[in-house]
Amino acid sequence: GWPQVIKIGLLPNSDIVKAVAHLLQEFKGSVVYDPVMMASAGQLLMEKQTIHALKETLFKRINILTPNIPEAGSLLNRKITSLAEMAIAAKDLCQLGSFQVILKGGHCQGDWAQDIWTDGSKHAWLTLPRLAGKMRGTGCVFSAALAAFLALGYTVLDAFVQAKMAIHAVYSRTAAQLPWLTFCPIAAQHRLPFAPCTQKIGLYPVVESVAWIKKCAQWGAHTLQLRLKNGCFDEYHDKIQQAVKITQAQQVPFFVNDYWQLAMQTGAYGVHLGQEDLEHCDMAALHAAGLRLGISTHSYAELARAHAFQPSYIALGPIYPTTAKIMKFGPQGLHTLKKWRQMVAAPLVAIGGINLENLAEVLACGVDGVAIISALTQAKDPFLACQQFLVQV
Ligand code: TZP
Ligand code: MG
Repeated sequence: GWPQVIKIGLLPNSDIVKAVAHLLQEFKGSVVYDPVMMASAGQLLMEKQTIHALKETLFKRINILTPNIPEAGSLLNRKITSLAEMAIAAKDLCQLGSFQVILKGGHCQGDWAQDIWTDGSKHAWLTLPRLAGKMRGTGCVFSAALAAFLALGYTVLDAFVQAKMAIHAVYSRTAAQLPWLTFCPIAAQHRLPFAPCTQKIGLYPVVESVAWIKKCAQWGAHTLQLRLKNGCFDEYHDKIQQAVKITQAQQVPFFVNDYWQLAMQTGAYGVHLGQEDLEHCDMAALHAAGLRLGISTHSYAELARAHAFQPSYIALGPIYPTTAKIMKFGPQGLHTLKKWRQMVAAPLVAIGGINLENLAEVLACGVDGVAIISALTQAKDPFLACQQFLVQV
């Protein structure tokens, strides 16, 4: 039978290109093509006329193309000399077929190794510090790793993040480092760490009313979040202001979900944002105001995106099935939580379906905080439930 993903490397001439394209007619899975044209040592490995055959045949059947800068330049018949030109080149390459492109920036100069992914409309950059010295075979290892992660069922962006981590770890001989995912390559080069959470995050109830904020603060919750979802926006400023007053009096760090302007106006301790909210938030203003930032993540790509902001904490969820929120991601499980714990240097908060029965195994993953909704707000005796949580957290 066929595998789920096929990775193609060096195709030296037109006959081989046509033969491979012909074979792939029967293949239903994904095809990653790394258009190797030249060895790292400089000798040309592919005949010039082969490019014509590629565009006529194989390019109609591949799903992801992973050129480096010289290869992209040969395919487009022009020189690519800057990050801005890389972005345009990646999109132009998509026009040669109906595939996605990962254009690797290893041949650029500078302190950073920056690669761009695009499907022709959306795009994302991944950045890690550039490794010193001349390296051989990085492209082959990268595309093989990408194909392997796709075969495991990851999305292209999740596979891209993990493949970049894999080659960086192999060639640097250090622990895997999470890349920064940004939409602008320069943004990744100028990252500002958000203010740290100076108190233990610990038991972190996420509640929908000022009344609950007040109760939880009095009962000893370590951190609190107000998540205003229903109701009238005109009342939100007042509610947030009341919650700020209450939590300041009790010295409980208080995060506002979504409403970053109101959080700034009322002097809240921090803001918690989902991935969709990140684009609408003035991060520089939030940073300058000294607020803390927490970001929700559900996948490698989202984690890499959150990591680019150097937030005060990162949340992962849902760990277990949850009824408190409609989620487009399934339960992450303890396995993912443990992986996040290894990769994330920032404080880590677990959320989703956490209750007194599973609390111990969540804490055993080494998280810094546990966020809960229904285990507290739906408890028969919320005060008692809070105390039982606090014994362990
Ligand atoms: N984000 C991920 S899961 C979740 C949110 C807001 C809901 C958590 O609620 P519960 O009742 O603790 O499962
Ligand atoms: Mg949100």
